[in-house]
Amino acid sequence: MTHKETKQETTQELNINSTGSELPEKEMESLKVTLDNETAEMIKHAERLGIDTVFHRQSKYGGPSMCKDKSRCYFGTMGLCCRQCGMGPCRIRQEDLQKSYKINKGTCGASADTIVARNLIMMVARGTSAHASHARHIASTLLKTAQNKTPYTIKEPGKLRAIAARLNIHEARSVQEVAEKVSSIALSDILGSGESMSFSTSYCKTSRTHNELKLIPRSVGRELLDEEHETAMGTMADPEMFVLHAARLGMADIASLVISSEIADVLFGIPTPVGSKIGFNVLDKNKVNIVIHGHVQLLSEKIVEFSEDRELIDKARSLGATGINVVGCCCTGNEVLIRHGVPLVGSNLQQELIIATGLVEGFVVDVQCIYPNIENVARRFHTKLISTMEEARFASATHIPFNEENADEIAKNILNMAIENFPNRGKNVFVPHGEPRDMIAGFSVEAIERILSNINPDDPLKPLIGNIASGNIYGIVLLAGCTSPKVIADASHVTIAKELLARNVLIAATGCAAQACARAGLLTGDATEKYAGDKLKEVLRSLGKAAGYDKPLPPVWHFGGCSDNSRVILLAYALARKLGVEIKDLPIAVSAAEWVAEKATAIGTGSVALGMTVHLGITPPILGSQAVVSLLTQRAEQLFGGRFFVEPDPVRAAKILLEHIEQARGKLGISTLNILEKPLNSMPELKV
Ligand code: NFS
Ligand code: SF4
Repeated sequence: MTHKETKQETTQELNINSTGSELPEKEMESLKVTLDNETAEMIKHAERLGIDTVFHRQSKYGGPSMCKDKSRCYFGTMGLCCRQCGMGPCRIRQEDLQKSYKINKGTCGASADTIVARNLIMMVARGTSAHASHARHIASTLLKTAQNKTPYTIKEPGKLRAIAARLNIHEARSVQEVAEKVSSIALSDILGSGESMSFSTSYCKTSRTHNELKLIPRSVGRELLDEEHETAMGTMADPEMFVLHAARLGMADIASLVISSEIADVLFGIPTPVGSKIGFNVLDKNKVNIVIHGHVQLLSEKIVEFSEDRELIDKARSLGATGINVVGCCCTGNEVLIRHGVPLVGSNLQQELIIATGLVEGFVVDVQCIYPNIENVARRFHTKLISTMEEARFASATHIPFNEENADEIAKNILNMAIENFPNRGKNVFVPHGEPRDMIAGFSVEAIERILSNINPDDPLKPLIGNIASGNIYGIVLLAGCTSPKVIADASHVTIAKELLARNVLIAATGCAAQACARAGLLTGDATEKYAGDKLKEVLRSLGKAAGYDKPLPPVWHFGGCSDNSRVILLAYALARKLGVEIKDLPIAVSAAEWVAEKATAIGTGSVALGMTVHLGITPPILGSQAVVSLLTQRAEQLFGGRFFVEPDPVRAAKILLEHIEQARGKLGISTLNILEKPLNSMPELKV
């Protein structure tokens, strides 16, 4: 079985778009692995030191191109392997994909449809459990804070009461009582035995179809329990039921995101646009550098707080540093960025390279998206790798267990450890040339309404709706999810953003996708002048004025980490409500062009279940079943109003996203401009 055969099967027989095979072999060789020059420089530096990174390991599988992904297993790629029981593992082929390999059923008789669907739901479930676990940590911190058991405070009692109102908690109570009630409801949504998740039903508008298809999640725990049972050998066999349950898990996932960001706002403040910087050069050669990496921002908040502690700064000075420099990586980085303007040093693909600068005294991780290889990289330097959560332990890391009750002492302890490590910094330090890029981040529904209320105090969303209706904002696309070494890192996000901005589509971004846009300089007012179409430019100029800036608002709005995707979904609901339509009718779409983590599949599935059209730029392992492919890419639209589509080529993906927007506008009866008649730019120059 050659890879070429796989390609033909996947692209022709299942009619999934792919461009890789069109590029001649020679040309593929010279593609670079990342759009970001600083990252490229750091990769070369790591190579000089003999340190392997995610990019090097990916190159062994064929580099940043799916068509060269030669060494990966065909069966795994297609979703056709099963290790569920002791009669297996089984690897099979759907009958009409059979060539030389004739096995088309598992030993138990499971078909390709069953195996692919079962593997898919297990992926969605892992993503959901990651987000729900994050939500549980945040909700339990609010509960303990209400009971005066933690050093945290309730920073936004107004927001707490707004959440309570949404959950129908109306009786007059003290802030503490409301906090206890809200957090208890959140915790019971995650682990309780109720009939439906309150944060799902009160935040996401569900339809008759949702009820008929039993898509309203009970608790996350219950959905996960049933999922584990259903996927056990010899239990569920029906692919459609698996996909419907995956949709229900996806909705539970979105509700978990809502819990995380809504309650984090109560504890840590509502994000509002803030200026900051991104790049390896936010590391400071003269200061004690502490990188906070992961997702659950409870400890990170405290590390940021105590990095300003006089005594600790004096201690750093006494050891030869000029101060303490805390910078963020991945989504815990995004969270402290949007609330405190803490600079970002990188995202998922940069994590090993960050340590390879030799400048990091403390690399503090909580949970999720932490590549195990950072242990090997840290060993090469003085860097102290500090793990903090029970869920994510590393054999060689120093483990300082976090708990909310002692958050202050733990944060100080970690800062002390990093400060004391400063004198151990070696001579082998390296940062790429150039300056970090400026960016503005920190959009939230509340912040947007506040800016808009300077234009229309009585009805803040009206100017936004007006501009969408007139076509000044042709549509909104959310760029979400990770950056991937399976494509040219960052390039898919950035290309899609530029293509769409030029056609007056406003970009919302979260997670590592937002960081990719930031690295490319798209999160500034200057980027609006450079990349936005004329109409969008005018809108962003006037919004910039309304916000009190001397420049336009950036054309890409950074809403935070992946859990803050809920903010964009809530904004979409607010717009839909105002227009009197459903979320599926809006000229809005989602793109996860470089998705990596299972969490992305959970958010994507939840978004589709809520009616959004979702682009995936990396083919998920489902091509082994035509039934599953058609459920996700076609039937889904009839069932929920949203669907997935797969398109690795970012320029073509942008075109399909625009077509979706254009169709939605047509159906809504608002101006369509036939902007697709204008030719789209071709792929950017990607040669080294
Ligand atoms: Ni989202 Fe954030 Fe990044 Fe992907 Fe990981 S850090 S939660 S999963 S890799 S965007
Ligand atoms: Fe094979 Fe069926 Fe066991 Fe899976 S459950 S390993 S398909 S026998």
